[in-house]
Amino acid sequence: MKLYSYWRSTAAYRVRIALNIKQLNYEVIPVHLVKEGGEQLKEEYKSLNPQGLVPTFITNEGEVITQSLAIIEYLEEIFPEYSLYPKNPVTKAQVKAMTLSIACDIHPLNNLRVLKYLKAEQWQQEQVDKWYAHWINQGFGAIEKQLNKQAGLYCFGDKATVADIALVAQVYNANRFSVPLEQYPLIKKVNSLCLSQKAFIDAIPENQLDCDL
Ligand SMILES: N[C@@H](CCC(=O)N[C@@H](CS)C(=O)NCC(=O)O)C(=O)O
Repeated sequence: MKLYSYWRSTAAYRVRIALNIKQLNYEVIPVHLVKEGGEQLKEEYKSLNPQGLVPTFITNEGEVITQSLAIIEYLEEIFPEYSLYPKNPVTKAQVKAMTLSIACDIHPLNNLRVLKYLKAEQWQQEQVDKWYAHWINQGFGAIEKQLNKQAGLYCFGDKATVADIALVAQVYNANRFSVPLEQYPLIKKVNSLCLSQKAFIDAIPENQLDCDL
């Protein structure tokens, strides 16, 4: 299995955590999102992923899957051990809802291509930072309320699910853009717990081979 990944990509980070929780071996093929205007936009990469986004996943059979959550669902079906979803259908739907609130309602608004677009439209860095923090606060405010309603250690219960995966990757991103998270103690608690575990630690951007800090 191969993962086209960039060390700082939030979406690729999600897939790395899922692969690690499931204890699967995979080869990383780095795609540099910044160098030379972005390798993701080169025709060679776009022949695999026409959206020009990472991650892209290649199965053992050579099939191509794009979109981090579609990749994670594929992994869950093919490798059901160390499941990333609860069995209860209602809780499972709630896990997916929280995951989508991050992956569809926060992340796309703050993605690299969006921030690049705002800068190209002459937004000042201060305005871009305000935009970024606004969408994090909207999304995290709702998640904090949801976490307040349940007593488990993770987002849902006492086992990490795909909601925790999405949350950890988004918290990394928020920290990277210096968004204060003091008003989200439950999010911070879940994040710290996850980041004490090997599967999550091994997926941290700074622990990737292509990290060029
Ligand atoms: N919904 C997609 C989002 C993928 C995505 O936005 N990837 C970002 C990195 S986190 C990217 O490749 N950005 C490149 C760009 O904006 O040019 C997924 O979950 O896979």
